[in-house]
Amino acid sequence: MIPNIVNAKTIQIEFTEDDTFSKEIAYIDVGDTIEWLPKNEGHNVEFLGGPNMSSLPESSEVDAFHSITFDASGVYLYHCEPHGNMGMLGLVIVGNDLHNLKEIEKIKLSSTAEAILQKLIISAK
Ligand SMILES: [Cu+2]
Repeated sequence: MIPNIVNAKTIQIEFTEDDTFSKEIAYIDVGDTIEWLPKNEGHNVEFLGGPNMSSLPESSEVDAFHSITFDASGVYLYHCEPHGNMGMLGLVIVGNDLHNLKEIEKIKLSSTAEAILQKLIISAK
């Protein structure tokens, strides 16, 4: 599928004061951009999985603005490095494509994060 640049959208996700991402599952199309806004201190974005495991999107510094344009469809998992073990994680589903969901489910996480990921995956299916 060729991304339609004219219709590309930008979605914004905030770091909340509850140590979560304001949108835990973001559904976007190929070519869309997500911006993470450091509204609360002490958080970042680190990718753990995606359709191309050897070339994941860039991670961000703590408290930094971050912007990623997603050019490959599939499921992406990211977390906040300081709070990942507490379950501060998010999914990005690009192009409604769940082909790599099994690989995402195999990523090693803390038991708390694992439980939250499972909850997100159930609501994503
Ligand atoms: Cu955090």
